[in-house]
Amino acid sequence: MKKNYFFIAIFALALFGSVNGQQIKRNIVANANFEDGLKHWRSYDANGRVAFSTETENPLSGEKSAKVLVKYSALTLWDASLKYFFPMTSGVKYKISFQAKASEDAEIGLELTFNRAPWTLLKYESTSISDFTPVDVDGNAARSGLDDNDLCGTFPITTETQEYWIVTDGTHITDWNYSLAFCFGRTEPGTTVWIDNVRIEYAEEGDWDGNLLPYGDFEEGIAPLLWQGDNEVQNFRIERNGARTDTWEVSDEDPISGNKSLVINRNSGNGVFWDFVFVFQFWTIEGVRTQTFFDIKSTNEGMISTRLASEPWDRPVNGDHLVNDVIVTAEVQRVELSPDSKVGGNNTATGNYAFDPHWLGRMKVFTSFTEGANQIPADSKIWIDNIVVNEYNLKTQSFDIVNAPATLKIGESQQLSIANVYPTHAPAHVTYSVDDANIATIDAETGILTGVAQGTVNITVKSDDDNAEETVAVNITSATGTEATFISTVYLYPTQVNRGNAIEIRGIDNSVSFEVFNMSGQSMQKGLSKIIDTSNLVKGSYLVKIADDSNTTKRFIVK
Ligand SMILES: [Ca+2]
Ligand SMILES: [Ca+2]
Repeated sequence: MKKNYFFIAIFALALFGSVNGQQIKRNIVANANFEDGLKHWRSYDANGRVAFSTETENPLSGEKSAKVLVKYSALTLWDASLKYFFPMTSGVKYKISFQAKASEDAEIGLELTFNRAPWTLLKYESTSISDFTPVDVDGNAARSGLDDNDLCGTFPITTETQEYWIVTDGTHITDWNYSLAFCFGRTEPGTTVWIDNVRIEYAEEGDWDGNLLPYGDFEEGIAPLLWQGDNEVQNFRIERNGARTDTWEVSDEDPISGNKSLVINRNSGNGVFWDFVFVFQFWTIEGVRTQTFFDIKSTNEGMISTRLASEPWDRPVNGDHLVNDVIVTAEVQRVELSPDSKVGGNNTATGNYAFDPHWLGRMKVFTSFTEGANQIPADSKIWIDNIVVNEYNLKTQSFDIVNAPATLKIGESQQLSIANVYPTHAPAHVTYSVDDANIATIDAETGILTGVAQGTVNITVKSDDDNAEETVAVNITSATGTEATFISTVYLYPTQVNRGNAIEIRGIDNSVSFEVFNMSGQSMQKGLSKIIDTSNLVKGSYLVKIADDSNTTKRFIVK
C-alpha cells in the first residue's frame, strides 16, 4: 500500500474536488449482508420451486450469503422470489446495488414494485447491467407492454462474484411501500444463485431518515398516503359513524409545520371510540419494535385516545395493542407511542407486539377523537402533522474507519471515511474530530484531515446517535524530505465471527504479520497472512496488532 509523495498530492487534490457526499449513505436494508441469515427477508415460493437458505461454506463476503437453489421453473418470473420491503419517498432516486454469482452462467430476475395491487413497477434511470431485459406478460395489466426501463426483467450473472447496480427514476414513486424482489422464475432448474451485500440508498443529495412512514408531514397532500379503492387495507383513512358531520382535509390553514397539516373538523357531539377515528398503518420487520410520533393541536382542549396494534388482529400471533390517552390543547405537542406505553386490550400484557410472519409486520395506529368523558368537544378544529415511525432504539453499534493515513505531511490532506456500519440499516452519519488542532485539523463533516505541525494527532469518529465511536492516530511529519508517505486502510471483516470462521484483514495488498492478544494482553496467536484463523480462540474479545505501516490495532469478537 505504499504510495509516493506525488501520488498522495494528486490523490488529495482529487479528493478536494469531490468533498461532498463523502459521508456514506444510510442503507435502508436491514441484514443487508445476510450475516443474520435470511432475517428480515421474505422468500416467496408458493409451490416449492426453489429452496432458500444461507451459504456458510463459501459466502460472497463475510460469513454468510443468501443461497437460492432453483429446482423447478415457475410460471411467472416473480413466483419464486427473495424480497425486501422498504419505504420510498417521492422524488428521490435510489441506488440499488448487490453482489451475485451462480453455479453456472444463468439468468435471474429483478423486480421493484408497489407492495400491493396494482403492483405498479418502478422505472430505472441508469444501471451497470448492460442487458436487462423486461419480462412482458400478455394479459397481465401490470406486466404487459413494458418499457425498456421498467424494473421487471432478467439479466445474466456468471460464476464470478460481481457487483451490480441500478439507479431508479425518482419521478414515478407514488406509494410508500415498495418491494425489491430477486426473482428466479426464469432461472434454469438446477442452478444455485448466491446474493450478498444488498444496498438501497439515496443516489443523490439527502439521506434516509429512518422514517418507515414517508409523507407524514402532509406536504404532498393526502394522495400518497391513501390506498385507493380498498377500504380494508387503506394505509390511511378516517373512520366515521355515518350519522356524524365531521370532516377532514389537508389544509394550509395555520399548519403545525411546513405548508400543510391534516385538519379535522369535529362537528358533531360526543360519541364512542369508533365513532370518529383517524387510522394509519405502516410496515416493519418481525421482531422489531417501533416508535411512533405525531404532532397535534386543537382549538379546544380534550382527550384523544391512540391505540397501536398489529394487524391482522385475529391471527394466532395476536396483536397486543398499546393505549395512549393524551390531553390535546391549543399548544402543539408531540404524541409518542413507544413500546413502553401501557398495554391494554384482551391480549397478553408483555409489552411486546408480534407480527404475522407471513406479512411484513403490518401495524395500525387508531386515534379516536370521540373516546371517553373528556373527549374534544364539538365544533373543534384539530391539526395533525409530522407522523414519524421509527425502528425503536436503532443505533449504530460499530463501523470501521477507512482511508486513514499512517503519516501525513504538514500541509497535505487526506479524506477519511467509514465502512461496514452495523446494523446495516443503522444511521451512517458520523462526525470527525481531532484532539489537537495545532497538529492537524479535520473537517467535522467531510473527514478531510490536514497536517499542521509535526506530532501525533488522535482522530475520533463518532456516530450521530453517539452510540459508536472509533479512533485512529496519525503522525504528522515534516513537509520537506523524501521519506515515503503511505496510506493505511487496514480493517477487519467481519469483526464478529463464530469460532472457527475466518476473519479477513482487508485494505492491504499482501499478507501481513499480525499478533492476536486476548483482553488480558496475553499473546494468543501470530501469523503472516491476510486471514486470521479463529479455530483455536475461545469465545471473547481480542485485539489484533497488524504490522502495517502504522501498526494498526483492531478488535474482533469470537462468538
Ligand atoms: Ca455476507
Ligand atoms: Ca406539514
